[in-house]
Amino acid sequence: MGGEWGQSDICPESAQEWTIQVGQDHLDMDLGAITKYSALHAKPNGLILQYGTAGFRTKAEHLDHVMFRMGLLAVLRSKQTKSTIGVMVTASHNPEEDNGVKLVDPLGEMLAPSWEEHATCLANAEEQDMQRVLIDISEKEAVNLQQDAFVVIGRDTRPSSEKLSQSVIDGVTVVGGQFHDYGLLTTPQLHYMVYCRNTGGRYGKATVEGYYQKLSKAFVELTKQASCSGDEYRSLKVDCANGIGALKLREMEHYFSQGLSVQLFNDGSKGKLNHLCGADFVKSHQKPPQGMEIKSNERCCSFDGDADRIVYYYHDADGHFHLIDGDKIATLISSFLKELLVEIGESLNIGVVQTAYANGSSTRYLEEVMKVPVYCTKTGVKHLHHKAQEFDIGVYFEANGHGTALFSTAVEMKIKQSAEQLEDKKRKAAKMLENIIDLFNQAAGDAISDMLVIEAILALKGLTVQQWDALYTDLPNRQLKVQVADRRVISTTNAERQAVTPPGLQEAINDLVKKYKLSRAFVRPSGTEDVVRVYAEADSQESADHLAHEVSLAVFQLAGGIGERPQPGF
Ligand code: 16G
Ligand code: MG
Repeated sequence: MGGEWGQSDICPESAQEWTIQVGQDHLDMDLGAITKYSALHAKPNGLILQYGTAGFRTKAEHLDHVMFRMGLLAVLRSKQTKSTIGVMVTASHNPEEDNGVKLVDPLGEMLAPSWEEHATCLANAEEQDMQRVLIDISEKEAVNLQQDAFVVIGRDTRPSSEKLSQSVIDGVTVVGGQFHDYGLLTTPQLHYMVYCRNTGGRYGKATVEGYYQKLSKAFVELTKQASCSGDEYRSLKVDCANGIGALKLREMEHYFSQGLSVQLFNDGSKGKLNHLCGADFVKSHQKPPQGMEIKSNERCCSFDGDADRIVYYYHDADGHFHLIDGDKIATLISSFLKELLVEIGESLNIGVVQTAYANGSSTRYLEEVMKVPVYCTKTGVKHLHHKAQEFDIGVYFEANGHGTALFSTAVEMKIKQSAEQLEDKKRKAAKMLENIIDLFNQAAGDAISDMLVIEAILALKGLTVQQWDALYTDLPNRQLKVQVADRRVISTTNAERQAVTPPGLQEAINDLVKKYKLSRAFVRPSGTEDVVRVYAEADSQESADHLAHEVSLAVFQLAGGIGERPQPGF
């Protein structure tokens, strides 16, 4: 865990230069105070962490210094961007003992890549080098230290989160930053707050109440337009992973209760966070969470521990479990948006963004049936988000349930006008689109917002969960992990769909894939665990399992496998 890549080689080491610069340019930072406070949040000697796909993540007891330093870094980033910056304390779907932190950039997006590197350098600097690294970052990024700084902080429900967020606050204050501590928040709520604050309130009010009101108003407006109001469409079982999603959904439910009744499970009153429940558990084990009674054909969903991921599922009449993952969510959403655009008579450019993990059937359905262009990016929300920004309307989802839809400012304005001006049917569709735009959290994928979007679409279209599931049939697939000595020996291209190194690996995969029908396979080094991930799909589960196993063996042989050779069977 924690993306520990070993020695960090991106931090400059020219200590002498720094001594000179400290004297000249950096009297605005009270270096003495930083050193003094830093000692109270001392870094364990030799610990190296990496700001990975979703920030820093590791055992909570190793993170105090990281939190303090991310407080410092958030202030520098705020000064540089002249904007509010967010700091979220969470380790999402990781076990309760872990924790993590990530910074949120001005428009609610993930931290810019060059600052991820700064974060890594700062977190890994030994005590005596901390000042130098801080000054280095300020220099490189031309930070005006006179500038005011404002940082907003949120945290999940982990036992360690409160203390760790206090360490962030210590970091913020020691370099003179102002802050607002929101306390308990879902990750997407913190993204929303940052976005609101940096857009002068145009996106919404930067309070929890503002968030509830904005989303609920849009949702209630939408569901009012649904013709079928049978109970079956309006109740939903929600597994909250024993996390923050339960608290926030409970606070919010009375705002939207006329449109939907939710029944909460794994609400944190008994079970452990993410243990045998939550979106990650359900998706990776392909089975329902513990602690939830499911009757046949009942619509259910699971959030992950910080409520930025969602998957749906149900049991059919024969008791078989059916998972509806991010791919099918993207399909439902993009089909609905496209239909509305056709009704309004607007030809806007709409695109769907996926990763290599998207099931081949979903891509085929979107391209061939829906005629929506599909793009593939590397794994990790920031890559999908970035790509989705290129379209008038960009819908992005990872198969694991992270995702949202983005609407360009021009589209938002156009739709608002249409909702005022157009006649009857077209106007109704424009009004719907206007509300759907408000219902999406455009700062980040958001389990609560996505859930309400999905519920509204199902109600408006009169779709049952089975009908939604029947849009297409997923190809059987298998994911495996392989232990290797150094996963960096694997490099990939073409949005992680092809291995470039080690030599011979891609050729081996190509040969194996040829043996099966409708097959596809790829390998990539994980960004969150010290393993290589293998994905395979094919026309039958047996074939997918075989292919995944054979690819694992190829990785083991060609990429320096360690420990036991991968065994067949799962
Ligand atoms: C992180 C990413 C997620 C990605 C996953 C892949 C964010 C907020 N989260 O959880 O998008 O799917 O990593 O993990 O970006 P892996 O690299 O270990 O397969
Ligand atoms: Mg999460």
